[in-house]
Amino acid sequence: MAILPIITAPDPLLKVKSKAVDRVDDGLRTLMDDMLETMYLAPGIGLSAIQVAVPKRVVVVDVAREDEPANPLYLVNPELVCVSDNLATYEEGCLSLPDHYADVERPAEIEVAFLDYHGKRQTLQAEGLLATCIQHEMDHLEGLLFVDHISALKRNMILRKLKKAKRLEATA
Ligand code: GNR
Ligand code: NI
Repeated sequence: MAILPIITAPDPLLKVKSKAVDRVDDGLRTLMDDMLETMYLAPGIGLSAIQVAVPKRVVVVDVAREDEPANPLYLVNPELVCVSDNLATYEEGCLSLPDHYADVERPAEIEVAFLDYHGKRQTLQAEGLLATCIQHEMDHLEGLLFVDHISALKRNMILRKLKKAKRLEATA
């Protein structure tokens, strides 16, 4: 297992549309294992492959609380089959936008189809934080970030601060 570096905005890779996976093989399982370990260490509740600079449609998620047993989910080529009309608002964060948070409204309930860790077709119904997290991760596969769902004013404020943070880091 390996910890992978997580890229942060404004890295242009975060805007790339990730490519469908054509086979869930041992190489892909190694990537998913490494992504899960990287996510747990960060710590985060979800991670998409593009955040570790791999433009493949692969997502890992675990929304279990610290006092609950781990519940890792591996979603390859996820697709929304169904989304509810009712919406839910969560304060979202992103490992690629470190230290910034904003309220985002999304469908409260979803059904998602995907290939699992073994390449088997599955569907999952989700609500609450899990539904939000899966949609946040699926956005990454399209090159979207949670700031693309908020006002341009708030978005530019966050992106400007991240640019500046990188500039300071580079000159340190
Ligand atoms: O760790 C994360 N927390 C989170 C909180 C609310 C909504 C979405 C998320 S996902 C985020 C990790 C991440 O950046 N995944 O892409
Ligand atoms: Ni994210």
